[in-house]
Parts: sequence; structure tokens; C-alpha cells
Amino acid sequence: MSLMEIIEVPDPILRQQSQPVEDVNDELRGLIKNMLDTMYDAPGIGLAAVQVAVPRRLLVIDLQEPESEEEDAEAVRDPHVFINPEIVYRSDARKSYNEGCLSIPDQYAEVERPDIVRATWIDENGQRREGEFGGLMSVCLQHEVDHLNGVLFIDHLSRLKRDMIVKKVVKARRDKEKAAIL
Ligand code: GNR
Ligand code: NI
Repeated sequence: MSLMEIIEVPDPILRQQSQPVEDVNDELRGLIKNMLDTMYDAPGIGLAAVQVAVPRRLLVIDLQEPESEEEDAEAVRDPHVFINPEIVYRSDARKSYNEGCLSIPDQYAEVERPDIVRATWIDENGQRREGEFGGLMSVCLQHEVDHLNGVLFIDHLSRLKRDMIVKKVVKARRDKEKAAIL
């Protein structure tokens, strides 16, 4: 298992435009495996390649939702891989969700986005795919596609809230580094 380092704000890498994947080959499938391991370890429900410093249009999602309503139901792994995803339809209806981001640790805020989206993408076998998504899958897919365009969930908030969140992350990291030295 090979875990990758997750880049955090305000690293300018997160602002890069990710470039299309040209070839779905074993090297790419190796990267996908490492991204999934990194996402499960974090833990998170999605990860864009740019978050591990690879500015390519590639993202993974696993909502890790329990398969049944049972109290002790185990989350079954159900990884989804999206290569060169394009959102081709957004509903006018919007929905708000309390979002977080592995690149903005421990900070959450309500973000409003289209409720339903349709997307096209290529899967890990190089097959063209198309699908319609609602609920958390829709939220997560839009959050990840934003990453590919250098956009973070905090960009959907007021400048005041955004700046406050980035300051908090920077301070928390500084405090943690200080504690490690003492
Ligand atoms: O783990 C994550 N949880 C999450 C919660 C609400 C909305 C979006 C997300 S995605 C996030 C992982 C991440 O940062 N992906 O880019
Ligand atoms: Ni994120």
C-alpha cells in the first residue's frame, strides 16, 4: 500500500487547472490504486488527483455508505473512478450540504449547488460512461470536478468566510508543528 501526501491550502498547486488524461494504462491504474488507498486512509469520500499533486483530470469517489439500515452494518467498499469527467447537465433546483475537504482539514460550511447533475467520463478500463446523480454522489462529484478546475468549496462562500477558514487551517498547522518541536 502506498499512501500519497494530501496537499492543503493555501498551496498554489490546488489552484492549478488539471489537464486531461491522455491514456488509460497500467501506470494510471497504479495511481488510481494509490489515490483510493490514500482516500480510505484519510478517511474521505472523494479525492481529486490534484490533491496529491498530480494535476490530471482524474478523481475517485467512494461514499462508504452502509448497505443496510442495520445498526452494525459494515460500510462496503464501492470505489468509483472518473477520468476526464464532464458535467453535461445541472438541474435548476439547488440543494445545500455541509461540505468538508481533505485539503482544508477540520473546516466545514454549507455550500449550495445544483441538486441533480449528469456527467460523462471514462472509467478505469478506458470505457466511455454517462450517468445522472443526486444526493451525496452529486455533491461529491461537483466538489471533485471543482478541484480539477482549481476551485475549492470555500470559493462558494463569502470572501470573509473563505479568508477566515484559510487562516484557521494555517494556524492549526503552525500550532501542530510547534507542538511537535517542543
Ligand atoms: O471527504 C470528503 N467529504 C465531503 C463531504 C461533503 C462534501 C464533499 C466532500 S469531499 C471530501 C473529500 C475531498 O476533499 N475531496 O476533494
Ligand atoms: Ni476536496
